[in-house]
Amino acid sequence: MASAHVDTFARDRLPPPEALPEILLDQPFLRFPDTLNCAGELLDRHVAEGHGARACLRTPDGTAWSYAELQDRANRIAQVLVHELGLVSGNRVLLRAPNNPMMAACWYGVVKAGGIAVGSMPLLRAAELKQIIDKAEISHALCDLRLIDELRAAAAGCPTLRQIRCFHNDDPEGLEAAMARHDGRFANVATAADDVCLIAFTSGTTGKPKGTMHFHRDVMAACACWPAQVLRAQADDVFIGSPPLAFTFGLGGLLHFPMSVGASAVLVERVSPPELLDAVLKTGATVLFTAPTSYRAMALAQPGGRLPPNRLRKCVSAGEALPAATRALWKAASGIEIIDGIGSTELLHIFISADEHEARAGATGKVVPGYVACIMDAEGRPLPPGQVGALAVKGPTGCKYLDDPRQAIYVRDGWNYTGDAYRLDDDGYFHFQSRTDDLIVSAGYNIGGPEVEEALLRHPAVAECGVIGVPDAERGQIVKAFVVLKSGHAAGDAMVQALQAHVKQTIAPYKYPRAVEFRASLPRTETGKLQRFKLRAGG
Ligand code: 3UK
Repeated sequence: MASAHVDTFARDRLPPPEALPEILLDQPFLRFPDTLNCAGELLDRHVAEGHGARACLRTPDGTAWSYAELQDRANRIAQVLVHELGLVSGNRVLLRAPNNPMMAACWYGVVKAGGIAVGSMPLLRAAELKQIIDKAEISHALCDLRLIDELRAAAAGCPTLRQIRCFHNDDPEGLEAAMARHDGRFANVATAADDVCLIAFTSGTTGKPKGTMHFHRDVMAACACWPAQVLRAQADDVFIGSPPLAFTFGLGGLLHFPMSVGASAVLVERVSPPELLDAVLKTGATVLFTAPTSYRAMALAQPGGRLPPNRLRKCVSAGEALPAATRALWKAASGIEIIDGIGSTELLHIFISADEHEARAGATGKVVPGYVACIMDAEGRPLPPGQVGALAVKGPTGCKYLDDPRQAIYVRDGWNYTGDAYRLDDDGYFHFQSRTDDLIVSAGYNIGGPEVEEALLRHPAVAECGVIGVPDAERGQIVKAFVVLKSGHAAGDAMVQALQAHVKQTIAPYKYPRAVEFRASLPRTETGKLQRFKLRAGG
């Protein structure tokens, strides 16, 4: 099938065939037509099938758009892009906003017009935006007026960026005024299933950000795998959560997956744990997506440890390992067994997970139908159950970096190497150990930081913690813990000794933290990940 892209930038910068992962599309639920626009499938289909009046997107303060209303906005945005801003299919469009319905309408508007949506995390500064704009040769940007300053600062030095329009804006030059000039009728560009529709930049902690390219087919394949086989939400579910739409965990969980089943989503701009919980209670949300630390913080804040009455029925955790202690705390607070899942920006969404019935404390889960996963030794040979090695994955989605030599690191022999050390057990459950480059080697022992964190979290004085290896003349490395105490507990030598004794009693004694430092908070990304490199650098 020929590409529908006039601008062939993305296709020209796909990795060469020999550097691509093997793609598995043989399952019956993974058959897709050659011509496919995912906006048509996720949005227009519902209206065409007579469900235009069904609730689609809401906000906690009362905005409520039906599927037909979202379609109208998305069509008008596509019209503005094509008829006023000179967009041709294949152009890259930067999207910049907190999670809200206009951001979602922009995403679909771009994709309907055959453009490529490039999300940007709200907290990014001009220098970081410039890297993304330059790398993806962004030509257009649609930006929430409240986030324009850093984009304006970046734009001055970005020659490819020709058009910027702001929304949530009364200005006659703004996006809403332009949308009002059009009639909301738009025929989607008939893209090929393997035309790129999305470039997601990794929330990488080191080096330049990597752009991961995803096809229209990849978006639909992600919807057909984990959400359909593991989450199994229904049309009357109300999704809510914290991950930004610029992060594929949020884009799938809060936009694509609810819409793939005709359900609705509440988009929330302010998602600190207390604000997220307020929104859950206020909106009657039934499916929650957030990070492990957010579950822990919400549970710990409840007097008596129980959530107020609510309508939650499914709770999803991803982004980093879910400690068994956090799973237990949330179960006690809400009655709900968390659905853990590991996904990655490169693979688009979750590929190992377990539903609320199959979940096992301490394990991420089993491979999601559609994917295969394997634990590899250093030479790329499969290891038997019980041994720790590198997680390698294949499925209908896979890593396609935008013009980046690091493709050869993530993809080897057709497998996607996620950079995680895992162990498979005899029942097919995958157990996270650490990031492969975070394994602590102390006096010849391999120690995973998360295992020590897990033990510390079980101590009643510990609110949050992070464990890393620090250089040591005698042992190579020693285990060091950074600990945030719950209020009412005092830092000091006695606490250090109590925590050390507690870890020795909980896991093998040689894993105990020889160094303990107390902190008021820990460095985290916008996506909830602990920034171990900052702890290592002493920050
Ligand atoms: C880690 C986990 C243990 C792991 C993501 C769901 O996190 C996502 O994408 P990123 O590219 O990071 C990927 C890396 O994060 N990780 C994520 N989930 C888990 N580790 N248990 C987990 N449940 O190191 C992985 O390689 O930011 C998650 C869906 C879409 C995503 N993009």
